[in-house]
Amino acid sequence: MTITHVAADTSGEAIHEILARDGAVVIDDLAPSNVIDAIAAEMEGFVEATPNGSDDFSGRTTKRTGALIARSPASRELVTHPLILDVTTRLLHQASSIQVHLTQIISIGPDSPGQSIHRDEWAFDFFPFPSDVHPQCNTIWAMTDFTEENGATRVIPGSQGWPVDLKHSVDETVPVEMTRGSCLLYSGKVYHGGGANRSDVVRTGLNLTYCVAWLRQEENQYLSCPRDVALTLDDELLKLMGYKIGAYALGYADDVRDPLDALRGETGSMGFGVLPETPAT
Ligand SMILES: O=C(O)CCC(=O)C(=O)O
Ligand SMILES: [Fe+2]
Repeated sequence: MTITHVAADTSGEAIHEILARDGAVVIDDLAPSNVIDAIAAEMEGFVEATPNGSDDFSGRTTKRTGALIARSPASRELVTHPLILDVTTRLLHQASSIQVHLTQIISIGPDSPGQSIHRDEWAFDFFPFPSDVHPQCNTIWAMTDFTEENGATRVIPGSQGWPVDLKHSVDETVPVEMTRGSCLLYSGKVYHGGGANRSDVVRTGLNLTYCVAWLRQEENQYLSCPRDVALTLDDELLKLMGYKIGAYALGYADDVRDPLDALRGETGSMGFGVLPETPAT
């Protein structure tokens, strides 16, 4: 099986259909190259200062550099990309709202071995989510071309409904080759892993992931983005970072205060609103 590629003007509905069927899909050339250039320039110093991973899963010759929303203003338009949010909302449709899960540049250095094949939703304590409940939807934006040789992400298309198995091998996967600016969208359920880098250049991907708003975020957005920076961000992005009530009653401040009011030091109580008559299914 291969990974389906679609053009950047494909509808969210059509992309979601492929994502639900295969667990992964590539949107070709979605980010303009000047946006990727700007993110690379804003993040260069942070990436340089990032140490390699300290375990095999993180990658001992791989760097993971986070806090993109605070550090890279140019990344914010990818975090809030309307097509990505459309498809993500469709995949996570059982939840009443979604949020940012993590933001991370993954730089796989030359001679890196492949990462073990895994599911990202295992981060939630290996909770056995039913096969039709998607708690997480992910992107990896190619900041360099992704090739088989330089460590393109490896995916097992169609594996999103498979049983838990920690021993899937790289032979079952296909490399997600894509051009700089293209975006791999994949469910938190699909088996995948970073590829081995057998080239002499660094493979750079921007991992921006989302989860349902009733789960804990992998990257703590309240600590990764200092308050003085958060105060400069627009409401849409802040809400996506978690400055909103998730589900019916999660995440308010003190006297049932809207998180945005609390961030800005404003008074006022929001209350819980009315319970939905029909819970989402
Ligand atoms: O860098 C990649 O291609 C994938 C990394 C990954 O799957 C992870 O760190 O969970
Ligand atoms: Fe992963």
